[in-house]
Amino acid sequence: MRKNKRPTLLTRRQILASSVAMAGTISLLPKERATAATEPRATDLRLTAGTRTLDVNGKAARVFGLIGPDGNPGITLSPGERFHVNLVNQAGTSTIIHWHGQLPPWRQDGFPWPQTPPIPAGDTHSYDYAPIAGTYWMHSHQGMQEQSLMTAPLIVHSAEDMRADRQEVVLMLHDFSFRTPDELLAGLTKSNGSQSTMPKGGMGNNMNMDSGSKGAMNSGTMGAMNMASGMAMDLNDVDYDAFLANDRTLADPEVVRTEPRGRVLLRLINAASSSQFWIDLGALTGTVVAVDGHTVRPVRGTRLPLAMAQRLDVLIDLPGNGPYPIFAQVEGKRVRTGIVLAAPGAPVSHLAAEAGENAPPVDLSLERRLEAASPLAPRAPDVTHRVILAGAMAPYAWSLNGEYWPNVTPLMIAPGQRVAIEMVNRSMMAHPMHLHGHAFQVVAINGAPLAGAARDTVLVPPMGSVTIAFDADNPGRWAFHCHNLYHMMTGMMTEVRYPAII
Ligand SMILES: [Cu+2]
Repeated sequence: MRKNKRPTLLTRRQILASSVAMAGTISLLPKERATAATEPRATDLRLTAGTRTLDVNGKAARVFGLIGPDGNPGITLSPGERFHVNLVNQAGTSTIIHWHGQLPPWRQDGFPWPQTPPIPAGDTHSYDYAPIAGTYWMHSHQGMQEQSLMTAPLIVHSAEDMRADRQEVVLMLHDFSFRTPDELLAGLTKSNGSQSTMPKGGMGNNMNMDSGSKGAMNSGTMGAMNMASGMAMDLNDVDYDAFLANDRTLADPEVVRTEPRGRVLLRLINAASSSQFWIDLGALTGTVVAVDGHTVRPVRGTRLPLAMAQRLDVLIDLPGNGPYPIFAQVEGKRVRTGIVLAAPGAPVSHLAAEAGENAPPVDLSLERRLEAASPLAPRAPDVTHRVILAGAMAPYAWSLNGEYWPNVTPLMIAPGQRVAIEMVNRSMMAHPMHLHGHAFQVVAINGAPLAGAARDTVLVPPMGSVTIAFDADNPGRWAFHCHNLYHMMTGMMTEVRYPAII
């Protein structure tokens, strides 16, 4: 990933040359990494929250960033290494960073509870916990800083990662606007319900129903009838200026040099604030080996849905030199972003920034096929919470059980309990629901039981339901929310709480 503004119009020779400089996205050979893993860190890791300037389609963009000890975005930990980090706030404003999917003690979770306030500008805050291995990420939980790219990868290597003979490639996705997040939110909340004022893109949103139908859908009297048409749901609240893959667009994509016929572990992270993608491997077939950092039984695929905040680990055996574009196409739209895998010397030509047709809505087609490699032990839940997901585009507000954050009733759980949460979506948008501090297993979709994936974020489709289960083993105060930033900001968040937390 680049940190500085670079010219957009590059010759192909310059593109090839620039890829050599991107050592941060090309992992070391396994042998070298194994050596590094045996050497204990001499000092705490320094993570700096700051600002940087990107070049987005020829225009300078001032954004936030989280730069790790090696000068690259984020942090990569060796097997067994603790998350022993000094977070230095040089962002010029207060911030607090959440280690998404990790299971730290609650006071280190990076959520602005009264007990754990944001870090003032200029201050440093220290963290020290035992991380879990896999593909994770970090993002601000302060205001809407996430939309301004206060995000970065958090990769925790396992011993198996070290043994494996493969090249690791991290691909982080963003949605980007030259407008401020406040302007984007104001554009949504000031909508009065008439279609003309709704901040929707014209072309890619032919799946919107008219607002009158939407009102009917939210009356609670409907069933799945409109869903049967497949044309009734809302997609893409915000009309973005660009979609980024490792901070770049397809006008100037990152080219990752790979070994001819090499094996790649693609660590995909959807860090977009309000966009979901279909990962399109093109001519390649991949094997999904983990979701949200948690190992699943291998599933093969070429087009893979990736909801907000989710991650996918995809193993790919390259059949030749390439180039092999890895596209991420926005649901409901033709626009896409991506990177290119190519052996040294393999020519890389211009890639179209739009696919031939709109991508369908991101769905649970992959979720239904996933099975956790380490499922929960069979056990009936001690407590089941039912949570109703509701809201609409006009007025733009989203709720859980009819409550709007911060005026919420916590979902109480107790240590040692097996907890189930049944999420029932009574809105026409899909909601990627994220629970802090716990890995859960997906145990039912639309009431049908399954032994699904272990993960930290699951999509609940329009008018659908998803049930998750987990063991209450991490006492504290934990946020539970929709990971669409604008849904969260207008109320779609609650608390999962253990008793006697002070
Ligand atoms: Cu939502």
